Amino acid sequence: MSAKYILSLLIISVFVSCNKTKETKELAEEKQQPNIVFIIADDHAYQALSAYDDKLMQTPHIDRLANEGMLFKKAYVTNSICSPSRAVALTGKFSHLNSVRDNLDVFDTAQVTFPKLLQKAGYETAIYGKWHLKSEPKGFDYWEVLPDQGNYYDPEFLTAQGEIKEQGYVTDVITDKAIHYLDSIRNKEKPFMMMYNHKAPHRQWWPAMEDLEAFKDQKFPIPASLFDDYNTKSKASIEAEMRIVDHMALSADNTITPELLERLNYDEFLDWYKSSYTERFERLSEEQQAKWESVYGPINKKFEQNTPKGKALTLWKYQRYIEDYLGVIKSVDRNIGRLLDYLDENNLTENTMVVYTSDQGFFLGEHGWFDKRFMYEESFRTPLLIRYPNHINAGSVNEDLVQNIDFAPTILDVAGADIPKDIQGLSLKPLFNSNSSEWRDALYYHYYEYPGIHMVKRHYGIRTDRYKLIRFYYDIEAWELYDLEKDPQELNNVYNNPDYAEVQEMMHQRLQEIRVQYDDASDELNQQWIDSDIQRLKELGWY
Ligand code: SGN
Ligand code: CA
Repeated sequence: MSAKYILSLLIISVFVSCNKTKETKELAEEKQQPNIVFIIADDHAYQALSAYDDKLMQTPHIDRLANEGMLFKKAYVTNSICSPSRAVALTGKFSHLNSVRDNLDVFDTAQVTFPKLLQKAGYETAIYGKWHLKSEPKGFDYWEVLPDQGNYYDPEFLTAQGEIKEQGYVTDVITDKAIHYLDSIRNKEKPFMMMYNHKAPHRQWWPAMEDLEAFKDQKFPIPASLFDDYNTKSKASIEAEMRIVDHMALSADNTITPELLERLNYDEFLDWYKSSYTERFERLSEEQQAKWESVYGPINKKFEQNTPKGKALTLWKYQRYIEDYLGVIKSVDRNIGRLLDYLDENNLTENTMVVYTSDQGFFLGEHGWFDKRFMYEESFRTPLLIRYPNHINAGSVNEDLVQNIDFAPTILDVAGADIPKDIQGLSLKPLFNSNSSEWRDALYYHYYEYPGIHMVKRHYGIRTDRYKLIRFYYDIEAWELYDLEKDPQELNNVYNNPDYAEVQEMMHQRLQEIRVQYDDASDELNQQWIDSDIQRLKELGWY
Protein backbone atom coordinates (compact mmCIF):
# COMPACT_ATOMS: atom_id res chain seq x y z
CA MET A 1 0.00 0.00 0.00
CA SER A 2 1.44 3.29 -1.05
CA ALA A 3 1.78 6.14 1.41
CA LYS A 4 -0.38 8.21 -0.94
CA TYR A 5 -3.17 5.58 -0.79
CA ILE A 6 -3.02 5.40 3.03
CA LEU A 7 -3.13 9.18 3.24
CA SER A 8 -6.20 9.40 1.02
CA LEU A 9 -7.92 6.66 3.07
CA LEU A 10 -7.16 8.66 6.20
CA ILE A 11 -8.56 11.85 4.70
CA ILE A 12 -11.73 10.04 3.58
CA SER A 13 -12.25 8.42 6.97
CA VAL A 14 -11.73 11.73 8.81
CA PHE A 15 -14.20 13.38 6.41
CA VAL A 16 -16.75 10.57 6.85
CA SER A 17 -16.45 10.58 10.62
CA CYS A 18 -16.74 14.39 10.74
CA ASN A 19 -19.85 14.19 8.61
CA LYS A 20 -21.24 11.46 10.82
CA THR A 21 -20.73 13.54 13.97
CA LYS A 22 -22.41 16.44 12.21
CA GLU A 23 -25.32 14.24 11.17
CA THR A 24 -25.83 12.78 14.65
CA LYS A 25 -25.66 16.23 16.16
CA GLU A 26 -28.17 17.62 13.68
CA LEU A 27 -30.47 14.69 14.24
CA ALA A 28 -30.24 15.10 17.99
CA GLU A 29 -30.91 18.79 17.69
CA GLU A 30 -33.81 18.11 15.41
CA LYS A 31 -35.23 15.57 17.82
CA GLN A 32 -34.57 17.65 20.88
CA GLN A 33 -37.92 19.06 21.88
CA PRO A 34 -37.68 22.66 23.03
CA ASN A 35 -39.04 23.80 26.37
CA ILE A 36 -41.95 26.19 26.27
CA VAL A 37 -42.82 29.02 28.64
CA PHE A 38 -46.25 30.37 27.76
CA ILE A 39 -47.14 33.60 29.57
CA ILE A 40 -50.68 35.01 29.48
CA ALA A 41 -51.14 38.30 31.31
CA ASP A 42 -54.65 39.53 32.13
CA ASP A 43 -55.87 42.70 30.39
CA HIS A 44 -52.41 43.90 29.34
CA ALA A 45 -53.01 46.60 26.70
CA TYR A 46 -50.38 46.85 23.95
CA GLN A 47 -50.57 50.62 24.54
CA ALA A 48 -48.80 49.93 27.84
CA LEU A 49 -45.98 47.75 26.50
CA SER A 50 -43.04 49.74 25.22
CA ALA A 51 -42.08 47.27 22.47
CA TYR A 52 -45.36 48.46 20.86
CA ASP A 53 -45.68 51.96 22.16
CA ASP A 54 -43.64 53.81 24.76
CA LYS A 55 -45.83 56.84 25.28
CA LEU A 56 -47.07 55.57 28.65
CA MET A 57 -44.34 53.44 30.17
CA GLN A 58 -41.17 51.42 29.70
CA THR A 59 -41.33 47.61 29.97
CA PRO A 60 -37.67 46.73 29.36
CA HIS A 61 -37.89 43.11 30.47
CA ILE A 62 -40.91 42.15 28.39
CA ASP A 63 -39.35 44.09 25.49
CA ARG A 64 -36.38 41.71 25.64
CA LEU A 65 -38.60 39.08 24.04
CA ALA A 66 -39.11 41.34 21.02
CA ASN A 67 -35.50 42.48 20.90
CA GLU A 68 -34.33 38.87 21.01
CA GLY A 69 -37.29 37.45 19.09
CA MET A 70 -40.40 38.52 17.18
CA LEU A 71 -43.02 41.19 17.79
CA PHE A 72 -46.41 40.40 16.26
CA LYS A 73 -48.04 43.70 15.37
CA LYS A 74 -51.38 42.29 14.32
CA ALA A 75 -52.25 39.73 16.98
CA TYR A 76 -55.93 39.44 17.94
CA VAL A 77 -58.34 37.40 20.05
CA THR A 78 -61.60 35.71 18.99
CA ASN A 79 -63.74 36.90 21.92
CA SER A 80 -62.30 39.66 24.07
CA ILE A 81 -62.93 38.40 27.57
CA CYS A 82 -61.05 36.26 30.02
CA SER A 83 -62.40 32.71 30.35
CA PRO A 84 -63.31 32.40 26.66
CA SER A 85 -59.87 33.58 25.64
CA ARG A 86 -58.14 31.01 27.86
CA ALA A 87 -60.35 28.24 26.49
CA VAL A 88 -59.35 29.29 22.96
CA ALA A 89 -55.66 29.21 23.91
CA LEU A 90 -55.95 25.67 25.29
CA THR A 91 -57.99 24.21 22.44
CA GLY A 92 -57.17 26.23 19.31
CA LYS A 93 -60.93 26.47 18.67
CA PHE A 94 -63.49 29.28 18.71
CA SER A 95 -65.81 29.74 21.71
CA HIS A 96 -68.83 28.08 20.10
CA LEU A 97 -66.83 24.84 19.85
CA ASN A 98 -64.80 24.85 23.09
CA SER A 99 -67.58 25.10 25.72
CA VAL A 100 -66.72 28.62 26.98
CA ARG A 101 -68.49 31.56 25.33
CA ASP A 102 -68.57 33.81 28.40
CA ASN A 103 -67.15 34.13 31.91
CA LEU A 104 -70.04 32.14 33.40
CA ASP A 105 -69.36 29.00 31.37
CA VAL A 106 -67.43 26.05 32.82
CA PHE A 107 -64.56 24.68 30.74
CA ASP A 108 -65.16 21.07 29.70
CA THR A 109 -61.84 19.47 30.64
CA ALA A 110 -62.73 16.22 28.85
CA GLN A 111 -61.91 17.85 25.51
CA VAL A 112 -58.57 17.72 23.75
CA THR A 113 -56.15 20.50 24.75
CA PHE A 114 -52.59 21.22 23.71
CA PRO A 115 -51.13 20.46 27.19
CA LYS A 116 -52.71 16.99 27.07
CA LEU A 117 -51.23 16.38 23.62
CA LEU A 118 -47.83 17.59 24.81
CA GLN A 119 -47.93 15.10 27.67
CA LYS A 120 -48.48 12.36 25.09
CA ALA A 121 -45.53 13.71 23.11
CA GLY A 122 -43.22 13.29 26.11
CA TYR A 123 -43.52 16.68 27.79
CA GLU A 124 -43.96 17.52 31.41
CA THR A 125 -46.58 20.27 31.81
CA ALA A 126 -47.31 22.78 34.56
CA ILE A 127 -49.47 25.85 35.14
CA TYR A 128 -49.05 28.61 37.73
CA GLY A 129 -51.29 31.64 38.21
CA LYS A 130 -54.52 32.63 36.53
CA TRP A 131 -56.76 29.86 35.21
CA HIS A 132 -60.33 31.25 35.46
CA LEU A 133 -62.04 28.28 33.82
CA LYS A 134 -63.98 27.04 36.86
CA SER A 135 -63.25 23.32 36.40
CA GLU A 136 -60.06 21.81 37.85
CA PRO A 137 -57.05 22.01 35.48
CA LYS A 138 -56.47 18.80 33.48
CA GLY A 139 -53.49 17.96 31.31
CA PHE A 140 -51.00 19.42 33.78
CA ASP A 141 -48.54 17.39 35.84
CA TYR A 142 -48.28 20.29 38.26
CA TRP A 143 -50.71 23.12 38.88
CA GLU A 144 -51.35 25.89 41.37
CA VAL A 145 -53.95 28.35 40.18
CA LEU A 146 -55.82 31.37 41.52
CA PRO A 147 -59.44 30.77 42.45
CA ASP A 148 -61.53 32.77 39.95
CA GLN A 149 -59.91 36.25 39.57
CA GLY A 150 -57.61 35.83 42.60
CA ASN A 151 -56.32 38.54 44.94
CA TYR A 152 -53.40 40.92 44.59
CA TYR A 153 -52.28 40.71 48.22
CA ASP A 154 -51.65 37.43 50.09
CA PRO A 155 -53.38 35.44 47.34
CA GLU A 156 -55.08 32.08 47.75
CA PHE A 157 -54.24 29.23 45.33
CA LEU A 158 -56.09 26.09 44.38
CA THR A 159 -53.82 23.05 44.28
CA ALA A 160 -54.33 19.31 43.82
CA GLN A 161 -54.09 19.14 47.62
CA GLY A 162 -56.70 21.84 48.26
CA GLU A 163 -56.68 25.60 48.80
CA ILE A 164 -53.60 27.31 50.23
CA LYS A 165 -52.94 30.94 51.12
CA GLU A 166 -49.62 32.58 50.33
CA GLN A 167 -48.06 35.75 51.64
CA GLY A 168 -46.88 38.47 49.33
CA TYR A 169 -47.88 40.26 46.14
CA VAL A 170 -49.55 38.03 43.57
CA THR A 171 -47.16 38.74 40.66
CA ASP A 172 -44.13 37.96 42.85
CA VAL A 173 -45.78 34.86 44.29
CA ILE A 174 -46.72 33.41 40.87
CA THR A 175 -43.16 34.01 39.67
CA ASP A 176 -41.71 32.36 42.80
CA LYS A 177 -43.84 29.32 42.05
CA ALA A 178 -42.80 29.24 38.39
CA ILE A 179 -39.09 29.51 39.23
CA HIS A 180 -39.44 26.94 42.00
CA TYR A 181 -40.98 24.55 39.48
CA LEU A 182 -38.12 25.09 37.02
CA ASP A 183 -35.49 24.75 39.70
CA SER A 184 -36.68 22.03 42.03
CA ILE A 185 -39.80 20.25 40.84
CA ARG A 186 -39.52 19.44 37.17
CA ASN A 187 -38.09 16.25 35.77
CA LYS A 188 -34.89 17.51 34.15
CA GLU A 189 -34.80 14.55 31.76
CA LYS A 190 -37.94 15.76 30.02
CA PRO A 191 -38.82 18.87 28.03
CA PHE A 192 -41.30 21.10 29.86
CA MET A 193 -44.19 23.35 28.94
CA MET A 194 -45.02 25.80 31.69
CA MET A 195 -47.94 28.21 31.57
CA TYR A 196 -47.04 31.17 33.78
CA ASN A 197 -50.16 33.30 33.88
CA HIS A 198 -50.46 36.62 35.61
CA LYS A 199 -53.49 38.05 37.34
CA ALA A 200 -52.07 41.48 36.63
CA PRO A 201 -52.99 44.02 35.39
CA HIS A 202 -56.65 43.05 35.92
CA ARG A 203 -59.05 45.45 37.58
CA GLN A 204 -59.05 46.55 40.39
CA TRP A 205 -55.61 47.97 39.92
CA TRP A 206 -53.68 47.54 43.18
CA PRO A 207 -49.94 47.87 42.53
CA ALA A 208 -47.24 46.27 44.67
CA MET A 209 -46.12 48.40 47.64
CA GLU A 210 -42.85 49.26 45.92
CA ASP A 211 -44.70 50.57 42.85
CA LEU A 212 -47.38 52.65 44.56
CA GLU A 213 -45.64 55.87 43.62
CA ALA A 214 -44.02 54.76 40.39
CA PHE A 215 -46.21 56.99 38.21
CA LYS A 216 -47.23 59.56 40.79
CA ASP A 217 -48.00 62.95 39.23
CA GLN A 218 -46.79 61.84 35.81
CA LYS A 219 -49.01 63.46 33.20
CA PHE A 220 -50.24 61.04 30.56
CA PRO A 221 -51.15 61.92 26.99
CA ILE A 222 -54.93 62.19 26.64
CA PRO A 223 -56.35 59.79 24.03
CA ALA A 224 -57.92 61.74 21.17
CA SER A 225 -61.21 59.90 21.67
CA LEU A 226 -61.47 60.29 25.48
CA PHE A 227 -64.57 62.44 24.96
CA ASP A 228 -66.00 60.41 22.07
CA ASP A 229 -69.73 61.06 21.62
CA TYR A 230 -70.14 57.91 19.48
CA ASN A 231 -72.15 59.98 16.99
CA THR A 232 -71.54 57.72 14.00
CA LYS A 233 -71.74 54.49 15.98
CA SER A 234 -74.70 52.27 16.83
CA LYS A 235 -76.27 52.56 20.27
CA ALA A 236 -74.16 49.59 21.41
CA SER A 237 -71.44 52.10 22.31
CA ILE A 238 -73.54 54.58 24.27
CA GLU A 239 -75.28 51.75 26.11
CA ALA A 240 -72.08 50.00 27.15
CA GLU A 241 -71.33 50.59 30.83
CA MET A 242 -67.60 51.07 30.74
CA ARG A 243 -67.05 54.79 30.53
CA ILE A 244 -64.31 56.00 32.84
CA VAL A 245 -66.40 58.95 33.95
CA ASP A 246 -69.66 57.10 34.60
CA HIS A 247 -68.81 53.49 35.36
CA MET A 248 -65.39 53.43 36.98
CA ALA A 249 -65.72 53.39 40.77
CA LEU A 250 -64.19 56.26 42.70
CA SER A 251 -63.65 53.92 45.66
CA ALA A 252 -62.59 50.50 44.42
CA ASP A 253 -60.94 51.77 41.22
CA ASN A 254 -59.65 55.25 42.08
CA THR A 255 -58.86 54.66 45.78
CA ILE A 256 -61.04 57.40 47.22
CA THR A 257 -62.03 56.01 50.62
CA PRO A 258 -65.68 55.11 51.18
CA GLU A 259 -65.61 57.35 54.27
CA LEU A 260 -64.63 60.37 52.21
CA LEU A 261 -67.25 59.60 49.57
CA GLU A 262 -69.88 59.47 52.28
CA ARG A 263 -68.67 62.72 53.79
CA LEU A 264 -68.89 64.37 50.39
CA ASN A 265 -72.38 62.96 49.92
CA TYR A 266 -71.06 61.32 46.80
CA ASP A 267 -73.43 58.69 45.62
CA GLU A 268 -71.21 55.85 44.35
CA PHE A 269 -73.43 54.07 41.86
CA LEU A 270 -72.88 50.63 43.39
CA ASP A 271 -72.38 50.10 47.09
CA TRP A 272 -70.61 46.87 46.21
CA TYR A 273 -67.60 48.94 45.13
CA LYS A 274 -67.24 50.50 48.57
CA SER A 275 -67.32 47.15 50.35
CA SER A 276 -64.93 45.74 47.76
CA TYR A 277 -62.50 48.59 48.50
CA THR A 278 -62.75 47.98 52.24
CA GLU A 279 -62.40 44.21 51.94
CA ARG A 280 -59.26 44.55 49.86
CA PHE A 281 -57.80 47.16 52.18
CA GLU A 282 -58.31 44.83 55.12
CA ARG A 283 -56.16 42.20 53.43
CA LEU A 284 -53.15 44.49 53.83
CA SER A 285 -50.91 44.21 56.89
CA GLU A 286 -50.75 47.19 59.27
CA GLU A 287 -47.45 48.22 57.79
CA GLN A 288 -48.84 48.03 54.26
CA GLN A 289 -51.93 49.98 55.28
CA ALA A 290 -49.70 52.72 56.65
CA LYS A 291 -47.73 52.86 53.41
CA TRP A 292 -50.98 52.84 51.42
CA GLU A 293 -52.32 55.76 53.44
CA SER A 294 -49.09 57.69 53.04
CA VAL A 295 -49.52 57.49 49.25
CA TYR A 296 -53.30 57.67 48.77
CA GLY A 297 -54.02 59.85 51.83
CA PRO A 298 -52.77 63.06 50.14
CA ILE A 299 -54.68 62.14 46.97
CA ASN A 300 -57.87 61.83 49.02
CA LYS A 301 -57.13 65.13 50.72
CA LYS A 302 -56.72 66.95 47.42
CA PHE A 303 -59.89 65.36 46.10
CA GLU A 304 -61.76 66.64 49.16
CA GLN A 305 -60.38 70.15 48.84
CA ASN A 306 -61.05 70.41 45.16
CA THR A 307 -63.61 67.82 44.04
CA PRO A 308 -63.48 67.66 40.24
CA LYS A 309 -66.75 67.78 38.31
CA GLY A 310 -67.80 67.26 34.68
CA LYS A 311 -64.95 67.18 32.19
CA ALA A 312 -62.41 67.70 34.98
CA LEU A 313 -63.69 64.54 36.66
CA THR A 314 -63.11 62.50 33.49
CA LEU A 315 -59.56 63.83 33.29
CA TRP A 316 -58.93 63.24 36.97
CA LYS A 317 -60.24 59.66 36.84
CA TYR A 318 -58.27 58.96 33.65
CA GLN A 319 -55.08 60.13 35.36
CA ARG A 320 -55.72 58.08 38.53
CA TYR A 321 -56.66 55.03 36.44
CA ILE A 322 -53.54 55.08 34.32
CA GLU A 323 -51.21 55.68 37.30
CA ASP A 324 -52.43 52.53 39.04
CA TYR A 325 -52.85 50.41 35.91
CA LEU A 326 -49.24 51.08 34.90
CA GLY A 327 -48.10 50.57 38.48
CA VAL A 328 -49.50 47.04 38.35
CA ILE A 329 -47.68 46.35 35.06
CA LYS A 330 -44.37 47.46 36.58
CA SER A 331 -44.41 44.37 38.74
CA VAL A 332 -45.25 42.12 35.77
CA ASP A 333 -42.30 43.53 33.86
CA ARG A 334 -39.89 43.14 36.78
CA ASN A 335 -41.00 39.53 37.33
CA ILE A 336 -40.71 38.59 33.67
CA GLY A 337 -37.16 39.90 34.04
CA ARG A 338 -36.61 37.55 36.99
CA LEU A 339 -37.86 34.60 35.00
CA LEU A 340 -35.76 35.42 31.93
CA ASP A 341 -32.70 35.83 34.19
CA TYR A 342 -33.38 32.40 35.64
CA LEU A 343 -33.46 30.90 32.14
CA ASP A 344 -30.19 32.68 31.31
CA GLU A 345 -28.42 31.59 34.47
CA ASN A 346 -29.48 27.98 34.05
CA ASN A 347 -28.57 27.53 30.44
CA LEU A 348 -32.21 27.25 29.39
CA THR A 349 -32.56 30.30 27.15
CA GLU A 350 -31.23 28.68 23.99
CA ASN A 351 -33.67 25.78 23.95
CA THR A 352 -36.79 27.46 25.27
CA MET A 353 -39.52 29.20 23.32
CA VAL A 354 -40.99 32.02 25.43
CA VAL A 355 -44.39 33.41 24.43
CA TYR A 356 -45.80 36.58 26.03
CA THR A 357 -49.40 37.56 25.38
CA SER A 358 -52.54 38.73 27.16
CA ASP A 359 -56.04 37.25 27.28
CA GLN A 360 -57.06 40.36 25.32
CA GLY A 361 -56.35 44.04 24.97
CA PHE A 362 -57.81 46.87 27.04
CA PHE A 363 -59.15 50.37 26.57
CA LEU A 364 -56.93 52.96 28.20
CA GLY A 365 -59.31 55.86 27.74
CA GLU A 366 -59.93 55.38 24.00
CA HIS A 367 -63.64 56.13 23.32
CA GLY A 368 -63.78 57.24 26.97
CA TRP A 369 -63.58 53.60 28.10
CA PHE A 370 -61.82 51.12 30.31
CA ASP A 371 -62.38 47.29 30.01
CA LYS A 372 -62.55 45.37 26.71
CA ARG A 373 -65.21 43.11 25.07
CA PHE A 374 -65.77 45.19 21.90
CA MET A 375 -64.34 44.24 18.53
CA TYR A 376 -62.70 47.68 18.33
CA GLU A 377 -58.93 47.54 18.00
CA GLU A 378 -57.77 48.34 21.57
CA SER A 379 -59.76 45.44 22.96
CA PHE A 380 -59.67 42.98 20.03
CA ARG A 381 -55.91 43.28 19.55
CA THR A 382 -53.52 41.77 22.07
CA PRO A 383 -49.76 41.85 22.63
CA LEU A 384 -47.79 38.91 21.26
CA LEU A 385 -44.02 38.51 21.56
CA ILE A 386 -42.19 35.25 20.90
CA ARG A 387 -38.54 34.50 21.56
CA TYR A 388 -37.19 31.26 20.15
CA PRO A 389 -33.41 31.42 19.67
CA ASN A 390 -32.02 29.83 16.49
CA HIS A 391 -35.51 29.77 14.98
CA ILE A 392 -36.56 33.41 15.12
CA ASN A 393 -34.17 36.21 14.26
CA ALA A 394 -33.63 38.75 16.99
CA GLY A 395 -35.57 41.96 16.51
CA SER A 396 -37.97 40.67 13.86
CA VAL A 397 -41.45 42.09 13.35
CA ASN A 398 -44.45 40.33 11.87
CA GLU A 399 -47.48 42.08 10.38
CA ASP A 400 -49.71 39.14 9.47
CA LEU A 401 -53.18 38.71 10.96
CA VAL A 402 -52.67 36.19 13.74
CA GLN A 403 -55.13 35.16 16.44
CA ASN A 404 -55.25 33.30 19.76
CA ILE A 405 -56.62 30.19 17.98
CA ASP A 406 -53.05 29.90 16.65
CA PHE A 407 -51.33 29.34 20.02
CA ALA A 408 -52.21 25.65 20.44
CA PRO A 409 -51.17 24.57 16.91
CA THR A 410 -47.98 26.66 17.11
CA ILE A 411 -46.89 25.08 20.37
CA LEU A 412 -47.72 21.57 19.12
CA ASP A 413 -45.83 22.23 15.90
CA VAL A 414 -42.74 23.52 17.69
CA ALA A 415 -42.84 20.49 20.00
CA GLY A 416 -42.96 18.14 17.01
CA ALA A 417 -46.41 16.84 17.98
CA ASP A 418 -49.25 16.24 15.52
CA ILE A 419 -51.82 19.02 15.15
CA PRO A 420 -55.36 17.57 15.29
CA LYS A 421 -57.36 18.23 12.12
CA ASP A 422 -60.23 19.93 13.96
CA ILE A 423 -58.01 22.66 15.44
CA GLN A 424 -59.15 25.91 13.81
CA GLY A 425 -55.97 27.93 14.25
CA LEU A 426 -52.78 27.82 12.21
CA SER A 427 -49.23 27.18 13.34
CA LEU A 428 -47.26 30.43 13.38
CA LYS A 429 -44.04 28.50 12.74
CA PRO A 430 -43.94 29.36 9.01
CA LEU A 431 -44.00 33.04 10.02
CA PHE A 432 -40.91 32.71 12.21
CA ASN A 433 -38.61 33.22 9.23
CA SER A 434 -40.55 35.70 7.16
CA ASN A 435 -43.87 37.37 6.57
CA SER A 436 -45.47 34.49 4.73
CA SER A 437 -47.20 35.33 1.48
CA GLU A 438 -49.72 32.56 2.00
CA TRP A 439 -51.52 33.48 5.13
CA ARG A 440 -55.11 34.18 6.16
CA ASP A 441 -56.52 37.47 4.95
CA ALA A 442 -59.25 37.90 7.56
CA LEU A 443 -60.10 37.34 11.22
CA TYR A 444 -63.41 36.32 12.74
CA TYR A 445 -64.74 37.50 16.10
CA HIS A 446 -67.77 36.65 18.25
CA TYR A 447 -68.67 38.09 21.68
CA TYR A 448 -71.62 36.77 23.73
CA GLU A 449 -71.68 38.05 27.33
CA TYR A 450 -74.86 40.16 27.22
CA PRO A 451 -76.76 41.07 29.29
CA GLY A 452 -73.90 41.13 31.72
CA ILE A 453 -71.36 43.29 33.47
CA HIS A 454 -70.45 46.35 31.32
CA MET A 455 -73.44 45.69 29.05
CA VAL A 456 -71.55 45.29 25.79
CA LYS A 457 -74.03 43.91 23.30
CA ARG A 458 -73.58 40.58 21.55
CA HIS A 459 -71.75 41.01 18.29
CA TYR A 460 -69.73 39.25 15.67
CA GLY A 461 -67.65 40.48 12.78
CA ILE A 462 -64.77 40.21 10.40
CA ARG A 463 -61.54 42.17 10.05
CA THR A 464 -59.42 42.17 6.95
CA ASP A 465 -56.18 44.06 6.65
CA ARG A 466 -58.08 47.23 5.84
CA TYR A 467 -61.75 46.93 6.80
CA LYS A 468 -63.87 45.81 9.70
CA LEU A 469 -67.54 44.85 9.58
CA ILE A 470 -69.48 44.26 12.82
CA ARG A 471 -73.03 43.13 13.48
CA PHE A 472 -74.58 43.87 16.91
CA TYR A 473 -77.62 41.70 17.63
CA TYR A 474 -80.11 40.40 20.21
CA ASP A 475 -81.87 43.54 21.56
CA ILE A 476 -80.39 45.66 18.78
CA GLU A 477 -79.89 45.14 15.06
CA ALA A 478 -77.02 47.30 13.87
CA TRP A 479 -74.08 47.14 11.52
CA GLU A 480 -70.83 49.10 11.64
CA LEU A 481 -68.13 49.33 8.98
CA TYR A 482 -64.70 50.91 9.44
CA ASP A 483 -61.95 51.82 7.03
CA LEU A 484 -58.96 51.16 9.28
CA GLU A 485 -56.52 52.74 6.87
CA LYS A 486 -58.31 56.10 6.85
CA ASP A 487 -59.78 55.84 10.32
CA PRO A 488 -57.52 53.75 12.57
CA GLN A 489 -59.26 55.07 15.68
CA GLU A 490 -62.63 53.80 14.48
CA LEU A 491 -64.44 57.07 14.98
CA ASN A 492 -66.25 57.08 11.67
CA ASN A 493 -68.69 54.26 10.99
CA VAL A 494 -69.16 54.22 7.20
CA TYR A 495 -71.89 51.58 7.04
CA ASN A 496 -74.41 52.65 4.38
CA ASN A 497 -72.09 55.40 3.16
CA PRO A 498 -72.48 55.22 -0.66
CA ASP A 499 -68.73 55.65 -1.15
CA TYR A 500 -68.30 52.30 0.56
CA ALA A 501 -71.15 50.42 -1.14
CA GLU A 502 -68.84 47.98 -2.89
CA VAL A 503 -66.64 47.45 0.14
CA GLN A 504 -69.74 46.87 2.23
CA GLU A 505 -71.01 44.21 -0.12
CA MET A 506 -67.63 42.54 -0.31
CA MET A 507 -67.34 42.52 3.50
CA HIS A 508 -70.81 41.04 3.94
CA GLN A 509 -69.83 38.26 1.60
CA ARG A 510 -66.52 37.65 3.36
CA LEU A 511 -68.29 37.61 6.72
CA GLN A 512 -70.71 34.94 5.55
CA GLU A 513 -67.82 32.89 4.17
CA ILE A 514 -65.78 33.10 7.33
CA ARG A 515 -68.77 32.16 9.49
CA VAL A 516 -69.16 29.04 7.37
CA GLN A 517 -65.40 28.39 7.43
CA TYR A 518 -65.33 28.43 11.25
CA ASP A 519 -68.63 26.59 11.58
CA ASP A 520 -70.49 29.48 13.24
CA ALA A 521 -73.09 30.24 10.58
CA SER A 522 -76.15 28.69 12.21
CA ASP A 523 -78.65 31.36 13.33
CA GLU A 524 -80.68 28.60 14.92
CA LEU A 525 -77.80 27.50 17.12
CA ASN A 526 -77.05 31.11 18.00
CA GLN A 527 -80.65 31.54 19.12
CA GLN A 528 -80.27 28.44 21.31
CA TRP A 529 -77.23 29.98 22.96
CA ILE A 530 -79.21 33.15 23.66
CA ASP A 531 -82.12 31.19 25.15
CA SER A 532 -79.90 29.12 27.42
CA ASP A 533 -77.86 32.16 28.50
CA ILE A 534 -81.00 34.09 29.43
CA GLN A 535 -82.40 31.09 31.24
CA ARG A 536 -79.20 30.85 33.27
CA LEU A 537 -79.30 34.57 34.14
CA LYS A 538 -82.90 34.13 35.31
CA GLU A 539 -81.91 31.18 37.50
CA LEU A 540 -79.15 33.29 39.00
CA GLY A 541 -81.68 36.05 39.60
CA TRP A 542 -79.67 38.47 37.44
CA TYR A 543 -82.32 39.02 34.78
C1 SGN B 1 -64.58 41.83 37.01
C2 SGN B 1 -64.34 43.32 36.75
C3 SGN B 1 -64.91 43.72 35.40
C4 SGN B 1 -64.34 42.81 34.31
C5 SGN B 1 -64.67 41.36 34.66
C6 SGN B 1 -64.17 40.36 33.66
N1 SGN B 1 -64.94 44.13 37.80
O1 SGN B 1 -65.95 41.59 37.16
O2 SGN B 1 -64.57 45.07 35.15
O3 SGN B 1 -64.86 43.12 33.07
O4 SGN B 1 -64.07 41.06 35.93
O5 SGN B 1 -62.80 40.46 33.43
S1 SGN B 1 -64.20 44.22 39.25
O6 SGN B 1 -64.62 45.50 39.84
O7 SGN B 1 -64.65 43.11 40.04
O8 SGN B 1 -62.77 44.16 39.04
S2 SGN B 1 -62.07 39.25 32.79
O9 SGN B 1 -60.74 39.70 32.37
O10 SGN B 1 -61.95 38.24 33.82
O11 SGN B 1 -62.87 38.82 31.66
CA1 CA C 1 -58.81 39.60 30.96
